[in-house]
Amino acid sequence: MQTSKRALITGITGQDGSYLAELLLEKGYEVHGIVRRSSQFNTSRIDHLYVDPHEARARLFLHYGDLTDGSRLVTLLEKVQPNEVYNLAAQSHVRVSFDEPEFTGLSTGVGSTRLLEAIRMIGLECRYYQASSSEMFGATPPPQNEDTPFWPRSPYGAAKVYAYWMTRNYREAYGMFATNGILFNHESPRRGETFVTRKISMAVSNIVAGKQDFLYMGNLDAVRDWGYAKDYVEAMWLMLQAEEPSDFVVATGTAYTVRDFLQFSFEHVGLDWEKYVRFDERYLRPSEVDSLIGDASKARDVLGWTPKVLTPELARLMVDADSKTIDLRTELPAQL
Ligand code: NAP
Ligand code: F7E
Repeated sequence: MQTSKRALITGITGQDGSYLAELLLEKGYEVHGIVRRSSQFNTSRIDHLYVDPHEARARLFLHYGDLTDGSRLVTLLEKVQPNEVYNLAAQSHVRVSFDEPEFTGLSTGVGSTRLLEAIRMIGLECRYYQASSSEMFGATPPPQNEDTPFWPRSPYGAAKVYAYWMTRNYREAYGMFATNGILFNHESPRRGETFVTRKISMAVSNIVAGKQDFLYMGNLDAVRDWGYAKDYVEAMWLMLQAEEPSDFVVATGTAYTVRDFLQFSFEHVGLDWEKYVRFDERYLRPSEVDSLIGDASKARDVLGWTPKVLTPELARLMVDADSKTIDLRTELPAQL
């Protein structure tokens, strides 16, 4: 399908941003992304999409910016004039949010307000997507859907609850097309290396290659509903094509423990996970989210969205991907 639409993605260098950019480019969008200035390039997940902007065929454009810099968001939105804005930028690591609660609030929480307010200030007519999270449900027992009360258990979860309500408030107060996607955990070979699934898939490939002896982990009893990031960015796009702005849970509806994910991953290469996994309390959280299992009936009924890849297959595809790239990887600092 070809379109002349223009999208702006914050967090384009992250896991979801890279898959969403791919999807929108495939659909014929002109895609603009906000990139944080860093002392080294931080665009490895989107380098394969980049075309020199001097070439006529270029449709992906990158701009320096940061969600903690409100005036920059104003100038950028004014310049780009996007039809759709996807706010994916965040300090997204739950464990890290306990170490950096203030920065997490400033970026993951107030960052969303800066973006919404910039859109309102310049009078931009656009559709807005907020990357909300199942972490907002926290301690409320599963299954969780759009009507489930929030009970966040981390500074990250609390910041996302604030951003969720600001998104709803801009919809209700100013009539903005502002939608929350409440996404449950979603993973891929592009997942950050310190999230549990990727930590496991990398360790399995390292152990097979003789580069690692043991894997140190925290709470293996946590239950999660793990889907595939590539499926989930499709849901983000569908939400902005809907007739009305609303809020949608996106999940597979299945439940596995961290222990199950270990078993799927090690089993795939013929190893017994219990011989390699050791406990380290460093990976426990001051307050844990025990169980997240989503009910995505609304996304199925209204958007026609269903997941294609479920957790066991996801574990296998991540191990396969990490096994292929093992020689290209650098070692992780042990404490992460
Ligand atoms: P991710 O891989 O951690 O990517 C986060 C992105 O945000 C990166 O591009 C990062 O830039 C950028 N960023 C961080 N702080 C920023 C700031 N102050 N200003 C501008 N950009 C900033 O996260 P993800 O897994 O793709 O998730 C995307 C979004 O969905 C996040 O908001 C996350 O909280 C939310 N979410 C994720 C899941 C999940 O399971 N993956 C589930 C629910 C919700 P750098 O590359 O420079 O670090
Ligand atoms: O932990 C347990 C840990 O860090 C999953 C983010 O994308 O999804 C993600 O948040 C579970 C937790 O993801 C280790 O205690 C055990 O119970 O992969 P995670 P998360 O905290 O669920 C939500 C939906 C988001 O929105 C977030 O942005 O695994 N666990 N041992 C461990 N976790 C890590 N990271 N490392 C361990 O060694």
